[in-house]
Amino acid sequence: MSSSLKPLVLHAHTTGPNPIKIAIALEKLGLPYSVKLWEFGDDSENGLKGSKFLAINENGRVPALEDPNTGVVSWESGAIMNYIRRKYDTNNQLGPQGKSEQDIVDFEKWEYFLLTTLGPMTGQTNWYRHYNETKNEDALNRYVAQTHRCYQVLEGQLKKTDGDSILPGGYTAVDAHYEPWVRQHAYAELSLDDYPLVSKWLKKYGETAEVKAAYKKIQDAAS
Ligand SMILES: N[C@@H](CCC(=O)N[C@@H](CS)C(=O)NCC(=O)O)C(=O)O
Repeated sequence: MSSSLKPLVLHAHTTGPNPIKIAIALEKLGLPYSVKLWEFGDDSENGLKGSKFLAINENGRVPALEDPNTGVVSWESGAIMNYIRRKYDTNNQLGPQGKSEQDIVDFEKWEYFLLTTLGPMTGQTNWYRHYNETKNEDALNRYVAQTHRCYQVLEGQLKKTDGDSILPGGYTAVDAHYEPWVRQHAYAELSLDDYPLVSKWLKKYGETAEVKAAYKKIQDAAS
């Protein structure tokens, strides 16, 4: 991608999985970008719920992306990913690998399944496992079961490629969406032992240059 581009600004948090997806996509496309880290809480200067960040994303969550080349500000990882793909993925390195309507629908359904189901169920497992002020075993069990159900569904899909990529034809933005959330299985204290293809996919995709570089970029911003 052209070096004449001004660096995009990825707003992130050191531990949150959602910004990583966007960093993976930016790395894959070779786009210049910087990372601006925010804290949880409502500190007016540094907090995600503080006035400075709310002026960028009124929902007070990361990721958000500012593109000085176009003036576009986006938030919600799905919307950001779509923006990056429309604007910069001229060689289709992230989009559906086939052109049929079914290929496009398959891409979108797996993207939405992560955004609406696997991600939120994992997030709720984390919440009831680590953060809820009172112990709530019913809620925890519900979200653990739902997250396992999502892993089972993903395992079925990965049979199509023997665990190589979520959609046949190679890695796409769909893999970028899933990687940080499936990686969260360890923090959520959920075993992947029953999902060998999910484990295989996570390990192999985690070793790609774009995924390694994305994590490093966010770590480097924190140090
Ligand atoms: N649906 C949003 C979720 C964003 C989200 O929940 N981000 C987390 C970090 S991974 C966050 O900002 N949490 C801060 C908070 O809840 O205050 C997306 O996909 O971008």
